[in-house]
Amino acid sequence: MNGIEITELKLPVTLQGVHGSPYTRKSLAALRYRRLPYRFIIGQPGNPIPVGYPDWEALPVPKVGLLPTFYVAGEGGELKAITDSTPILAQLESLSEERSLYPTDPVIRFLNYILEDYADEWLTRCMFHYRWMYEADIDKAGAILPLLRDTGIPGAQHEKLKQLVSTRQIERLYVVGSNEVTTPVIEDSYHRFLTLMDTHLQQYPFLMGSRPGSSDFGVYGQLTCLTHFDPTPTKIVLEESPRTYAWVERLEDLCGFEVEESGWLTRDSIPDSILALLGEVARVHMPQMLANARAIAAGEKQFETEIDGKFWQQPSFPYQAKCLRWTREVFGGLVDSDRESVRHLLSNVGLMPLIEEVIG
Ligand SMILES: N[C@@H](CCC(=O)N[C@@H](CS)C(=O)NCC(=O)O)C(=O)O
Repeated sequence: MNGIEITELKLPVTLQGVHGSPYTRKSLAALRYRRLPYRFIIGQPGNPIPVGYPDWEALPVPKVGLLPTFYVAGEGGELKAITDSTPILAQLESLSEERSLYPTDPVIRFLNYILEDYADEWLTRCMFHYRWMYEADIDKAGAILPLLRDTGIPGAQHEKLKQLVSTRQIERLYVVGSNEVTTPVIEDSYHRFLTLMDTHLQQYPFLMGSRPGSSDFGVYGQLTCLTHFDPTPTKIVLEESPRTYAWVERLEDLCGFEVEESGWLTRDSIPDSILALLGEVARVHMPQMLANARAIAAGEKQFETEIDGKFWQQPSFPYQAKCLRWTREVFGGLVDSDRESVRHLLSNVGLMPLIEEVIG
């Protein structure tokens, strides 16, 4: 699926990242939940790791330098570096079918896919925005991120790295569409998300029911930053949804959680809270996915659209156009009757254009 072929997945699963990276946290928590042995290499591919990882120089560097990077066996048995948590977690299913991350009911599985994509591609904007927009957040992230790789960095070098990291990331705010105009759109969406999550958690321990799906881990990954690391959004969650804060703590390590096979939501029992979350996806995530895909199809480097009734402008991204294509492919892969059920559900929450709107 999704174009990544892992020819040989070996245990322990080997991955590299840092604790400040939401997708790294997503992947680690998913591996723990799945009880798959793993080797976690702290740091960035290609960068020296001072202690504890003697083989770091032998590790290949991925084509796109993103975290986490997984190391797998390529076609000739050689070590290959790959990125992109969503398809990689999906391929991990081939290692064992137990404690799967994917709901058995194809309709619910599709909703899980959409919510994972929303977490990875929208909530991450909230995360990046808060981290690099406000002084307290910039100060903390700038100071801590370099130390996550190496706690032994001498003072002067630490100060230099702090400046370097902060400047680089602040300059990249525009990449996720975060600026003065879009700030209220992003921040309102975070507040609303917390309310929706709070309502859901009053009824269910996980997004996908009484067992977690890949969407739970996607949301968890972004929230490790928003609710537990960055001071501004942490203050907000503590005021508005202590329940969501506690949920993030629990998700970190579910290795001891015993799974009931029948724990998934089913198409006959979709709670209003999930429908409301899908409505939120339609409100903020969908318009930017569609506008981005249109811009990519037209070869435009920027796109402008309206999100939540407000002006939105940002550079266009081939990767997100690919995400939209994948979502549509997953929908297209459903059997007719399931597709009709999904269509009915998505239409009710205003999400059908995500699947059907003609691009280019
Ligand atoms: N779609 C990818 C996204 C990974 C990603 O964006 N990783 C970020 C860190 S959380 C990254 O490595 N950014 C580049 C950088 O920090 O230099 C996934 O699901 O793994």
